Amino acid sequence: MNLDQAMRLAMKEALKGAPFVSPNPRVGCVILGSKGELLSTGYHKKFGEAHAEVEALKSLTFDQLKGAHVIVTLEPCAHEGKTPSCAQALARLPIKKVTFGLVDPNPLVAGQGAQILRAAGIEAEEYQGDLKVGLEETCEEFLWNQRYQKVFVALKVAQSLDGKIALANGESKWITGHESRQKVHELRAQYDAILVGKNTILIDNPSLNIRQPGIQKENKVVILDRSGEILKIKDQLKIFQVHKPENVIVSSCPDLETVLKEIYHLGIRSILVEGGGQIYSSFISQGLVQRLHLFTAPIILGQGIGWTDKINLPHIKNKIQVDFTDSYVTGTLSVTKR
Ligand code: AOF
Ligand code: ZN
Repeated sequence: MNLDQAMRLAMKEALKGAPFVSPNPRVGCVILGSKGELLSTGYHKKFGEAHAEVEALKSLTFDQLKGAHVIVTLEPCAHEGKTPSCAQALARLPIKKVTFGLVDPNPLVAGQGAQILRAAGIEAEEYQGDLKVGLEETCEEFLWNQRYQKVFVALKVAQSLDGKIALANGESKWITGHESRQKVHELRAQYDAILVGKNTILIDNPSLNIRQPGIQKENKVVILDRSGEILKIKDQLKIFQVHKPENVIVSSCPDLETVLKEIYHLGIRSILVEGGGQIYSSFISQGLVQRLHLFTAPIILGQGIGWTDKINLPHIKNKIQVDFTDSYVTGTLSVTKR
């Protein structure tokens, strides 16, 4: 197995931890034997529990590790935190080399993990290949939090082909199919909280919980409601029946950046914004969005509510550029005539 294959596998491992590691990063690890053969894999499963390297090491003997190559998506930690230092643990083993995907920006680590390894006579190298962008994405919320001490904001939009999220009368249920609805539940689990505007609650009366077999997780919901309407009709709203009171945060603050600061202080490090149109538009026009999860159904809704309706750009030069790191497909579609 070559380095890129091993790193890709380590990234895949890292993602398995997605619902449970926050505010820690998703980290995956692959160990190759002295002949390049795959010995083991591991990932950080849950906040406060063993790190990826320790998971990958636990099935291996000292002898198997002679001349081994450890490939890990993030620099092994230098510090003793909730768990012992991975760099120190690796330094005691007869491994030859560690390749790590990214330097850990955590000031307790930041290059010191690599130093510990080198001091023990182990080669420690930062990966410089084609998977660098993918590696950043693997733990993008963590990197954002560490670099800026800010909440990572992702938008989840389910739209029609013509960019609508609802009809003019507000009707919107089931724009997308079964598969994308399932994906939405996985996404919800990946973020610390879901954020919606009060109109979404009043019109759709959603539960906004995680209904995905295999993911047992109580999520948090942040509702933006300047008027205080929501709390007056609490008894009629599913959201208050499905979630524990402490997991539903209703904010009447009109300023999004202030809301984000407040929830950061409550320990929320990432959010998935789920609507509606006004909220999406505000987050985007204020430049507060780091990732867009866009689900497009092969339907045309015509007049209705778009998710960008409230964005008002004075000139084409003010257009909002979006980077597609995944492949984005455009093409021709056959439209059934009835
Ligand atoms: C690694 N491997 O799998 C993870 C790392 O409190 P602790 O002990 O869990 O440490 C958390 C910090 O360790 C976290 O902020 C990040 O810098 C690093 N996470 N490091 O070598 C892992 N999850
Ligand atoms: Zn560690």
